[in-house]
Amino acid sequence: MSVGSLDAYADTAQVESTKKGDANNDGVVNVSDVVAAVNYILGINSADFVLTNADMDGDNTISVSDLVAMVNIILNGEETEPGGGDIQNPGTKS
Ligand SMILES: [Ca+2]
Ligand SMILES: [Ca+2]
Repeated sequence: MSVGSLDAYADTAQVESTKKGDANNDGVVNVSDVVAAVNYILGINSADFVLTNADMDGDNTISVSDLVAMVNIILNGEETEPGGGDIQNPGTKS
């Protein structure tokens, strides 16, 4: 889907492609990421799944605590975007 983030891996000083909670690596943290993490726990692997993004507590495994942390981001908007904080609203597309 998204292209052009591979270069970030070369520079370990700044890994811009890492977004905590974005388990399916589509740039946003939403229910799809929780589903992706649940699938991973169930053994259903997706090509888009990014373990480092889904591993919220950094213990290198995906567990319920990671799901909880992910849900918290979705509900509380821990990583809010500057100037808005709009959760993708399908009804207000410009
Ligand atoms: Ca995502
Ligand atoms: Ca974890």
